[in-house]
Amino acid sequence: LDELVGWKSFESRLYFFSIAEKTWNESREDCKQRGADLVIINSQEEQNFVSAHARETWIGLTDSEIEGQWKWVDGTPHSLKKGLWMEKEPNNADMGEDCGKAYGKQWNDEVCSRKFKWTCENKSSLRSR
Ligand code: 2F8
Ligand code: CA
Repeated sequence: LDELVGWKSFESRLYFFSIAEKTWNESREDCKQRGADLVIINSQEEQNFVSAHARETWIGLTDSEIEGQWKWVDGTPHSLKKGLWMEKEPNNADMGEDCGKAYGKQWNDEVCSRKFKWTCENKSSLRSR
């Protein structure tokens, strides 16, 4: 299973943690080339898993279509109430911050063209293979 080298599993899903740093768009493109997409975080447990492997990482959350309407990369709308945002985030600081980044166990909106490590999540569950 050479193609799985470098991936880590959590609750029967697979995650890739980059060593390199890229913009949010470049990161997403890298995930797609791996048959995945940027990570979608559905629980505090999943965030804990991600933060155990990446202190600071792009995640699959963006409001670049409509400012303030945060969506996951699969199109799922994101309710701020359910989010894991840091205090006073998202604040759309600087010239505008439309891309989600996990920092520790919480999220911050960041300028999409900044370069950070990224986390990919495979779309398919190991159990259904
Ligand atoms: O204080 C939170 C704030 O910190 C920085 O802005 C000063 C972050 N921006 C950069 O690091 C470029 C903001 O995203 C963050 O909200
Ligand atoms: Ca911010």
